[in-house]
Amino acid sequence: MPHSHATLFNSVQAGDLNLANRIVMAPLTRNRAPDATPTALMGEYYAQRASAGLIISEATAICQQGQGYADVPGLYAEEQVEAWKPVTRAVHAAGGKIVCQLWHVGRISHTSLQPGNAQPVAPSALRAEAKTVLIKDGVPNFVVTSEPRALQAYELPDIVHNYAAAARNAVHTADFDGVEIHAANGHLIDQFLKSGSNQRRDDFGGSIENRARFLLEVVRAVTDAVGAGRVGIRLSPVTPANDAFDPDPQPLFDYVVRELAALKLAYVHIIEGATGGPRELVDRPFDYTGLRRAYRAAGGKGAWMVNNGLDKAMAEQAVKEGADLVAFGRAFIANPDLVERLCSGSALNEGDRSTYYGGGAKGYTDYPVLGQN
Ligand code: 8OZ
Repeated sequence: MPHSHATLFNSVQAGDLNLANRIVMAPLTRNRAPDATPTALMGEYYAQRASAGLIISEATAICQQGQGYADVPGLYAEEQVEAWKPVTRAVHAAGGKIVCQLWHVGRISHTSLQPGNAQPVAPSALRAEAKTVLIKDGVPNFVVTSEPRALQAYELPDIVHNYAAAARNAVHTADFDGVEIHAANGHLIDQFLKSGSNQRRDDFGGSIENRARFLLEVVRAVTDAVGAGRVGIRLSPVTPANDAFDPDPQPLFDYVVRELAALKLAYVHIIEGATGGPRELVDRPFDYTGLRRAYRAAGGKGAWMVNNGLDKAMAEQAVKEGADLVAFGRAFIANPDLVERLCSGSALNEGDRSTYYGGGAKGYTDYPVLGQN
């Protein structure tokens, strides 16, 4: 749907969520939740960014098996759920809205993070050419991912149930405004979607319909749990992140969004190109406009959210061309007042990469707002 009068700075409806503007804080892993438990500092960090129309939380594990990185938060144990409450309260007190990104890493993990030091799980027993982050003595340390084992079909309903339970914890207990299903970046759901990581011969592998089955079962369980109007999903059709690969992504993702159209989600969030990298990949062409049209043609009414390395002019152009929401990641790390800076055309702070993953307040809650720098 083209928005002839839409700007980045006017309010917009995404399912049940009434958003003050079209600027979204993308999910950003920051590795500052020891024991998978959110902290008061995280509440301060998110509240500083509450002028975003919507904040998507950092990826948050739905079960311990879904953990793949040091000091990332969870939403399955009671202490974790309790510890999220002051975070959502701080964001709401600052006038913002926040959804929780629900995450299972699948094979992007390390035995030291898994229950009983077990192997990570995946659609197929194929190791990813990827690294994960462990933290030793406060210092982030990149290690290769462990060899996964293939999930048995009888284990899948439990994982689907864990997504729904985490969604309930998020919305009904921790007071998030909704949830985003993380189906991107080579993590579990994306591993099922793409044939580079899925060689299953059962109902969850092979054809496009089969590879999309796990995703759709998760979406149905989560929408049943908290209502579709509070559920979004993030997809990354061509990202090479975490060794994700499919030789023919267009029909796969066209199918996924057509199926999602009937499920009445609040929004569909698309990473265009390589996550945190180039928007165009010469060896992985993809038609994003065609994807949006496939969703709309199938009756999809959710907000269409685009992401990846956009500046203000590109974001405005995207809205002109039919995007409803634009998610900014790295820019929100370094600019808590990104909305005001974009609105006034002010310069942006540069982020310090050395403090992206792990640590404390430095490079987290100490970036200046306009007038302070
Ligand atoms: C950066 C570092 C660790 C995890 C993703 C959740 O790529 C992540 C992630 C990003 O989706």
